[in-house]
Amino acid sequence: MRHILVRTDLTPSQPSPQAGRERSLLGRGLLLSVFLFVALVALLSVAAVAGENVWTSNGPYGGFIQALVIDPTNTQTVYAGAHGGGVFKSTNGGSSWTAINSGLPDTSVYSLVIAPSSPQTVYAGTNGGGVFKSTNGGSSWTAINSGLPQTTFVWSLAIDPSSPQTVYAGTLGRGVFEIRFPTILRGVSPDFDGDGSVDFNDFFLFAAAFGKKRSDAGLDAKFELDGDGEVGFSDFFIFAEAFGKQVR
Ligand SMILES: [Ca+2]
Ligand SMILES: [Ca+2]
Repeated sequence: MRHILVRTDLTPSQPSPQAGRERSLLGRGLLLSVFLFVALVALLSVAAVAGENVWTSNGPYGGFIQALVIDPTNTQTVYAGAHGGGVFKSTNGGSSWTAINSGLPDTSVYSLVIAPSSPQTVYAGTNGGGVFKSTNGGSSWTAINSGLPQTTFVWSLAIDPSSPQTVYAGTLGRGVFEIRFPTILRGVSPDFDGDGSVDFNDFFLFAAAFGKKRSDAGLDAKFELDGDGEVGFSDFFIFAEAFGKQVR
């Protein structure tokens, strides 16, 4: 009679305690890696939502934006030059935009530049209308085209960083033009509103103070330019000499 021996103990040989500990550590390491990977993916998607590493559309919508500049003293203030839409301004870092085209008849703006020392002063180059200048952060614009051929397409603008009264205009087919604005020293200038240039805004402030004496209540001493005690014609002549100049 043949006996078949059946082995009932099919359990593999027991691992040593050390091998078990290694396997346990391996499993925990794998689990930790998976956890960290999931956490990394989650963090990356949160960063993407916050606008990091991803371009986010902020408007203004529908326009061709040729020029973008940021106020160097207030990075929340951004200007955009649009083809057909003129100049748009944002004061909240591009979250919302407002068209600022008062005095800007040519609304195809191809270039923009901000005066570093006087960021309320902005220049806009247009498609056929030449160059426009604002001294009030774009609230109003004035053409500065003396010496420029008519219908000049101003493709680019640059400002001398060491002398912000010197502006260059790059044109389509007509090369580069340069303009230099006369300057006066800050502190002795009748730039009464402090916007960096002596213009009609300062004239209206001066006119309101004209005829007053230093002893009069409410007279700001800055209007009394020659120190003779009253705001009169002698002050007006000083003002007139400074009119149209920029402050440096
Ligand atoms: Ca002024
Ligand atoms: Ca005076």
